[in-house]
Amino acid sequence: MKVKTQWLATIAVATTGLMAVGASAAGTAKICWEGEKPVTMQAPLVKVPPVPKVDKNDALRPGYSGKGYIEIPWDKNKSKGVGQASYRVNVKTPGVYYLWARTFWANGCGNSIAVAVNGGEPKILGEDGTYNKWHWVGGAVRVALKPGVNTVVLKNRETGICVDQFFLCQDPEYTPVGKRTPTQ
Ligand SMILES: [Ca+2]
Repeated sequence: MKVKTQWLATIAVATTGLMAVGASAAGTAKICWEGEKPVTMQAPLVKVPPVPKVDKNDALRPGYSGKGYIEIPWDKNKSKGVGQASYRVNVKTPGVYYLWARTFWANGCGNSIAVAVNGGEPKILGEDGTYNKWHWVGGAVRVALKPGVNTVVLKNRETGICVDQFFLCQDPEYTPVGKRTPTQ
Protein backbone atom coordinates (compact mmCIF):
# COMPACT_ATOMS: atom_id res chain seq x y z
CA MET A 1 0.00 0.00 0.00
CA LYS A 2 2.81 2.35 0.89
CA VAL A 3 4.63 1.59 -2.37
CA LYS A 4 1.48 2.30 -4.37
CA THR A 5 0.99 5.63 -2.58
CA GLN A 6 4.55 6.69 -3.44
CA TRP A 7 4.02 5.69 -7.07
CA LEU A 8 0.85 7.77 -7.27
CA ALA A 9 2.67 10.68 -5.70
CA THR A 10 5.41 10.40 -8.33
CA ILE A 11 2.84 10.45 -11.13
CA ALA A 12 1.19 13.47 -9.56
CA VAL A 13 4.49 15.37 -9.43
CA ALA A 14 5.36 14.42 -13.03
CA THR A 15 1.93 15.52 -14.28
CA THR A 16 2.17 18.84 -12.45
CA GLY A 17 5.60 19.38 -14.02
CA LEU A 18 4.27 18.77 -17.52
CA MET A 19 1.39 21.15 -16.95
CA ALA A 20 3.83 23.84 -15.81
CA VAL A 21 5.92 23.37 -18.97
CA GLY A 22 2.81 23.64 -21.12
CA ALA A 23 1.70 26.81 -19.39
CA SER A 24 5.06 28.53 -19.89
CA ALA A 25 5.31 27.77 -23.62
CA ALA A 26 4.13 30.41 -26.12
CA GLY A 27 0.39 30.32 -26.63
CA THR A 28 -1.43 30.54 -29.92
CA ALA A 29 -4.08 33.14 -29.09
CA LYS A 30 -4.69 35.71 -31.84
CA ILE A 31 -6.71 38.93 -31.65
CA CYS A 32 -7.58 41.23 -34.55
CA TRP A 33 -9.74 44.32 -34.88
CA GLU A 34 -10.39 47.06 -37.41
CA GLY A 35 -8.58 50.38 -37.19
CA GLU A 36 -11.71 52.26 -38.23
CA LYS A 37 -13.58 51.16 -35.11
CA PRO A 38 -12.16 53.15 -32.19
CA VAL A 39 -14.31 53.83 -29.13
CA THR A 40 -12.99 57.39 -28.98
CA MET A 41 -11.10 59.49 -31.52
CA GLN A 42 -9.96 63.10 -31.75
CA ALA A 43 -8.92 65.27 -34.71
CA PRO A 44 -6.79 65.26 -36.74
CA LEU A 45 -7.45 61.51 -36.77
CA VAL A 46 -10.26 60.59 -39.18
CA LYS A 47 -12.10 57.49 -40.31
CA VAL A 48 -11.81 56.90 -44.07
CA PRO A 49 -13.92 56.84 -46.19
CA PRO A 50 -14.88 59.59 -46.75
CA VAL A 51 -11.46 60.82 -47.80
CA PRO A 52 -10.43 63.93 -45.87
CA LYS A 53 -9.73 67.06 -47.89
CA VAL A 54 -6.53 68.13 -46.27
CA ASP A 55 -4.18 68.30 -49.20
CA LYS A 56 -4.07 67.33 -52.88
CA ASN A 57 -2.44 63.96 -52.14
CA ASP A 58 -5.41 62.67 -50.15
CA ALA A 59 -7.01 59.64 -51.79
CA LEU A 60 -8.74 56.40 -50.90
CA ARG A 61 -6.20 53.63 -50.36
CA PRO A 62 -7.82 50.51 -51.87
CA GLY A 63 -7.17 47.06 -50.47
CA TYR A 64 -8.35 47.79 -46.94
CA SER A 65 -10.43 45.39 -44.87
CA GLY A 66 -13.81 46.05 -43.30
CA LYS A 67 -15.35 49.47 -43.82
CA GLY A 68 -12.16 51.48 -44.14
CA TYR A 69 -9.27 52.55 -41.97
CA ILE A 70 -8.14 55.26 -39.63
CA GLU A 71 -5.90 58.00 -40.99
CA ILE A 72 -3.76 60.81 -39.66
CA PRO A 73 -3.74 62.98 -42.78
CA TRP A 74 -0.42 64.41 -43.91
CA ASP A 75 -0.16 68.02 -42.70
CA LYS A 76 3.62 68.40 -42.70
CA ASN A 77 3.53 67.16 -39.10
CA LYS A 78 1.94 70.41 -37.90
CA SER A 79 -0.44 68.40 -35.71
CA LYS A 80 2.18 65.93 -34.50
CA GLY A 81 1.37 64.80 -30.95
CA VAL A 82 -2.25 66.01 -31.15
CA GLY A 83 -5.22 63.63 -30.96
CA GLN A 84 -5.44 59.90 -30.61
CA ALA A 85 -7.76 56.94 -31.10
CA SER A 86 -8.52 54.44 -28.37
CA TYR A 87 -9.74 50.87 -28.71
CA ARG A 88 -11.20 48.41 -26.22
CA VAL A 89 -9.75 44.96 -26.72
CA ASN A 90 -11.30 41.92 -25.09
CA VAL A 91 -8.76 39.31 -24.04
CA LYS A 92 -9.67 35.74 -23.10
CA THR A 93 -6.09 34.46 -22.71
CA PRO A 94 -3.91 36.87 -20.70
CA GLY A 95 -0.16 37.02 -21.23
CA VAL A 96 2.51 38.47 -23.46
CA TYR A 97 1.49 39.30 -27.03
CA TYR A 98 3.30 40.64 -30.09
CA LEU A 99 1.69 43.75 -31.56
CA TRP A 100 1.23 44.32 -35.30
CA ALA A 101 -0.57 46.91 -37.40
CA ARG A 102 -1.62 46.82 -41.07
CA THR A 103 -0.47 50.21 -42.28
CA PHE A 104 -0.19 52.39 -45.37
CA TRP A 105 2.38 55.16 -45.46
CA ALA A 106 0.77 57.83 -47.63
CA ASN A 107 4.03 59.45 -48.68
CA GLY A 108 7.73 59.17 -48.00
CA CYS A 109 7.55 61.38 -44.92
CA GLY A 110 5.57 59.34 -42.40
CA ASN A 111 6.35 55.70 -41.75
CA SER A 112 5.62 54.95 -38.11
CA ILE A 113 2.92 54.84 -35.47
CA ALA A 114 3.02 54.88 -31.67
CA VAL A 115 0.71 52.62 -29.70
CA ALA A 116 0.19 52.57 -25.93
CA VAL A 117 -1.34 49.55 -24.21
CA ASN A 118 -3.09 49.86 -20.84
CA GLY A 119 -1.55 53.26 -20.15
CA GLY A 120 2.01 52.06 -20.69
CA GLU A 121 4.84 53.79 -22.54
CA PRO A 122 3.95 54.18 -26.25
CA LYS A 123 5.66 51.58 -28.45
CA ILE A 124 6.80 52.43 -31.95
CA LEU A 125 5.89 50.30 -34.95
CA GLY A 126 7.15 50.80 -38.48
CA GLU A 127 10.06 52.99 -39.54
CA ASP A 128 10.36 50.69 -42.54
CA GLY A 129 10.79 51.53 -46.22
CA THR A 130 7.56 50.13 -47.72
CA TYR A 131 5.51 53.03 -49.09
CA ASN A 132 2.20 53.33 -50.94
CA LYS A 133 0.92 49.85 -50.14
CA TRP A 134 -0.82 48.12 -47.28
CA HIS A 135 1.62 46.05 -45.25
CA TRP A 136 2.03 44.71 -41.75
CA VAL A 137 4.51 46.31 -39.38
CA GLY A 138 5.43 45.21 -35.88
CA GLY A 139 6.24 41.84 -34.44
CA ALA A 140 9.09 43.13 -32.31
CA VAL A 141 6.85 44.96 -29.85
CA ARG A 142 5.78 42.90 -26.84
CA VAL A 143 2.85 43.93 -24.66
CA ALA A 144 1.28 42.38 -21.58
CA LEU A 145 -2.47 41.84 -21.76
CA LYS A 146 -4.77 41.14 -18.85
CA PRO A 147 -7.96 39.10 -18.92
CA GLY A 148 -11.02 41.12 -19.92
CA VAL A 149 -10.93 44.63 -21.36
CA ASN A 150 -7.58 46.15 -22.33
CA THR A 151 -7.05 49.64 -23.72
CA VAL A 152 -4.99 50.22 -26.87
CA VAL A 153 -4.33 53.82 -27.93
CA LEU A 154 -3.02 54.94 -31.31
CA LYS A 155 -1.02 58.15 -30.85
CA ASN A 156 -0.25 60.85 -33.40
CA ARG A 157 3.51 60.27 -33.71
CA GLU A 158 3.65 61.57 -37.26
CA THR A 159 1.18 62.41 -39.98
CA GLY A 160 0.53 60.84 -43.38
CA ILE A 161 -0.23 57.39 -41.97
CA CYS A 162 -3.16 54.98 -42.24
CA VAL A 163 -4.01 51.94 -40.10
CA ASP A 164 -6.37 49.30 -41.48
CA GLN A 165 -6.18 46.63 -38.77
CA PHE A 166 -4.46 45.82 -35.51
CA PHE A 167 -3.30 42.34 -34.62
CA LEU A 168 -1.98 40.70 -31.46
CA CYS A 169 -0.58 37.19 -31.25
CA GLN A 170 1.27 35.16 -28.66
CA ASP A 171 3.46 33.28 -31.14
CA PRO A 172 6.72 35.21 -31.75
CA GLU A 173 7.29 33.34 -35.03
CA TYR A 174 3.90 34.24 -36.54
CA THR A 175 3.72 36.89 -39.27
CA PRO A 176 0.32 38.15 -40.46
CA VAL A 177 -0.24 38.35 -44.22
CA GLY A 178 -2.94 40.30 -46.08
CA LYS A 179 -6.33 41.16 -44.63
CA ARG A 180 -7.36 39.23 -41.52
CA THR A 181 -10.79 38.29 -40.25
CA PRO A 182 -11.45 40.42 -37.15
CA THR A 183 -11.97 38.49 -33.92
CA GLN A 184 -13.89 41.35 -32.29
CA1 LIG B 1 -10.07 48.27 -41.80
